[in-house]
Amino acid sequence: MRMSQFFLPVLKDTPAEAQIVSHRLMLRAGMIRQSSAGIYSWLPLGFRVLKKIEQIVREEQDATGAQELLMPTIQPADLWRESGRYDDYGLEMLRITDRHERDMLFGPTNEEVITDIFRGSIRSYRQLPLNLYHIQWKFRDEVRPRFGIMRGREFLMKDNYSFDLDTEAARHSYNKMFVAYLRTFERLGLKAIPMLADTGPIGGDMSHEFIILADTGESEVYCHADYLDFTAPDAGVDYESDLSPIIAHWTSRYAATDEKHDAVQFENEVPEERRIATRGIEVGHIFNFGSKYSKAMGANVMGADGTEVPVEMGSYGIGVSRLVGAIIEASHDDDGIIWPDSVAPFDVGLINLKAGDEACDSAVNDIYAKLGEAGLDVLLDDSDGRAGGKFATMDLIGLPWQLIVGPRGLKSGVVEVKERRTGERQELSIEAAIASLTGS
Ligand code: 5CA
Repeated sequence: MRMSQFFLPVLKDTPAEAQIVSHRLMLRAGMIRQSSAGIYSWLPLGFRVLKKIEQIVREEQDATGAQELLMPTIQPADLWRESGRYDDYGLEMLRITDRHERDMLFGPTNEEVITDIFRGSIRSYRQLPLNLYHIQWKFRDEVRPRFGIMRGREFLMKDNYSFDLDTEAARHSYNKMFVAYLRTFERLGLKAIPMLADTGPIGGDMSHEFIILADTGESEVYCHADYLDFTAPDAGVDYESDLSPIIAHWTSRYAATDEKHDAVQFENEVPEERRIATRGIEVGHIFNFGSKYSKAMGANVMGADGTEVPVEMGSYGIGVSRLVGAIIEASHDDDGIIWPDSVAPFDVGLINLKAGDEACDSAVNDIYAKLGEAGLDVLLDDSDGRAGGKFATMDLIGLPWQLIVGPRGLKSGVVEVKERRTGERQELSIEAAIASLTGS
């Protein structure tokens, strides 16, 4: 992509309305624009990151055997009357009336719709276990939408729903999602800590929130510092095997959100120098709620012995759009964003310091073509702006690598490669620079 053709409306000044760094940087880097309170458009740079995150989330879900579908955003109120949540959900639910005076709503979550799909098609334990997910926009009329897309009113969520015959099988489904979440967040370059959590309006008796530690987070959290050194299971993990040892390891130290925090237990279990009491960003939340919805909505299955039982369910959410902000909170410096490789909107920023100069243009076009052929996504700054402005923009948008081509270097046959994260610069021949970026 050439910068001269790319819609990248960066802002010079820091927008006054943005209170936290990720919101400021997303506005400045031209990733999002507010449409109304808590509702944003995703501009090309931001949309690229959103899609990359979505794809990693999808791959890790598919690896567990979960199947993707797509449910609507607009749901009929009657389903929510059946579960009893239509009145309970309160003002957070955006209620809509269609032209036939039917009550509809913009889905804040999908337990009812998926339970309706399930009860219409599944009758026997032989069709279980089943785990279905979608990645779809949600709407919650939050009292205080804030921090940009971190607490939006419209936001993108990945939500799964698992169906099992009994509590033991349901526990295995829960464990699978637990492990998939550890892997997902690690691939996104994040340290997410599973913490005991409240179940709120979703309900159920077992729940973990996955939390990124950050001063700007909305939740107060308490945990053992050991978690910072834990690593997620690798890609070879067998989801059909007994996952409880992994879960046991990841729940072996104290970690709780404010609502579940027990100060006495925290002090007893965690040595003082290992206590972390800080704030965090909730990027995922998993629930096991048994038969809460299946009983209310009549989603029953026939067991091996011929008796009908309400199906055991769980639901599992990841805040896909929130993750964009969470990653920035965890990875930035004074100059801008520092994207982890896995979600970077482009792999390399190629800067032509003197657009219009024949030697520079031809070198840059050649490098651009070669990097592209090697499968890298390159953003080429081919504008005729000043060098300082070009460097500042590249640093702001945070691509992992910069390759800088100028007339002086070219005369001695070198270009500069800069790693955004460390700021380290290296002068290399064009061939060596290409080789270092493509790993060839
Ligand atoms: N049905 C369940 C799980 S599928 C559910 O809705 N869970 S949730 O309420 O915890 O939301 C799942 C995830 O969505 C949260 O962990 C959070 O990362 C994200 N999320 C929730 N509310 C918002 C919001 N207002 N803005 C951005 N992301 C949000």
